[in-house]
Amino acid sequence: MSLQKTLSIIKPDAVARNLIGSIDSRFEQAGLRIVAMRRIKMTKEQAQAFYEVHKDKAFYDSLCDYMSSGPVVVQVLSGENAVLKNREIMGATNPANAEIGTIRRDFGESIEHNAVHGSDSEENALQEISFFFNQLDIVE
Ligand code: IDP
Ligand code: MG
Repeated sequence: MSLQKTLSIIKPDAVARNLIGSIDSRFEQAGLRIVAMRRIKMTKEQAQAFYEVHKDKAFYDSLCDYMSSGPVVVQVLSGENAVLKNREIMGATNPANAEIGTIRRDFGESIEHNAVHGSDSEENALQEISFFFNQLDIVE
């Protein structure tokens, strides 16, 4: 077990449906602590930079249009094994395949509009956190 931080994004579909509190309560109930958070609207260029790892995928352009289509909440979650724990709470990428009780199963609309983003490794978490936050923004 190790204390980790991970990047979470509440995506435009979930913010539009007023689900910020419902989603954040899932994190808190699971023992994750929100140690930084900000509501922003990304430009398409910012979304493209954030999702650069997917630039060769067929869904990249649509994903970047969607992620810059409305406000999102970017946040840093802290806790024991936060990276994997967050991925478990989120559920599978496609809400239709996500386990019952996960955020994506309960709140996701489609494989693209799937309510939340979460870093998939500790290394990527550090990189993704620094994309949106500096050290002074993170208060443990
Ligand atoms: P993840 O968010 O579960 O880590 P990734 O494969 O990293 O999934 O994909 C990033 C995001 O791209 C997904 O959360 C989803 O919004 C979108 N996405 C992934 N696969 C597809 C697809 O096949 N069609 C449309 N959008 C997709
Ligand atoms: Mg991913």
